Amino acid sequence: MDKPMAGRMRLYYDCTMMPRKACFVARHIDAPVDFVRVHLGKGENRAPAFRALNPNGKVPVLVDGDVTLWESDAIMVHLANRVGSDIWPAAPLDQVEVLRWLSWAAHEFNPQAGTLYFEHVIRSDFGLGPVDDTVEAAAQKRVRKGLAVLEAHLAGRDMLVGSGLTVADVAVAITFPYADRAGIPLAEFPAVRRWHDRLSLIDAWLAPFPQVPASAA
Ligand SMILES: N[C@@H](CCC(=O)N[C@@H](CS)C(=O)NCC(=O)O)C(=O)O
Repeated sequence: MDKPMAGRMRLYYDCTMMPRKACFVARHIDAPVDFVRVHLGKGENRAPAFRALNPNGKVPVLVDGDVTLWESDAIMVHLANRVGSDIWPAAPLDQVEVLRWLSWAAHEFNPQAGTLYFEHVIRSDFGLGPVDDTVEAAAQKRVRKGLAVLEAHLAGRDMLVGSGLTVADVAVAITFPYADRAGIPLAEFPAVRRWHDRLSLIDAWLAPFPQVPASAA
């Protein structure tokens, strides 16, 4: 994108894990965004008008003038660029470090932590039947392996990359606000737990969605 854009953006979301990244970032950096709820439980993501925005039929989606973006990581970076926030750092080496953690979250950690979130939170909230114990047990094992990687990296660090919040922290930690309900064993990994405690002090981390109180988010 060569030219800076003006005007307000529209962020399509529901109160679930992936849109949570985009909603948190938009609120944290005070991006000029109007939030549009897409009720997944009512199948609104399958409506032709929504699929015209995202052929995957998933939230989040960001519309910024002529640009329509899907994929939560891309949306976070676009929002940061749009307002000039350093949660997407300017230095090339820092960008590469952030990309490393975004890839790790997308391909290694969140498929596992997201499985615990799906089994314990989404199944119950959307009436999708009982927990699949075999799937749950396999994910628990893999989540612990991922948490051990994080524990080693976070020993002696405040954030994943550099000293300030980046989109890497948002992507990697996005299941942790659900840790109690999802059975993610943060208590066994003290450096990870302390990092998440620090994130929880940031406004909107525990209440990223418009008009949804912290306890329900
Ligand atoms: N890779 C996508 C995943 C988005 C995603 O899975 N969104 C879920 C909500 S957390 C969704 O819209 N699911 C609706 C469906 O699969 O029908 C991203 O990061 O944005």
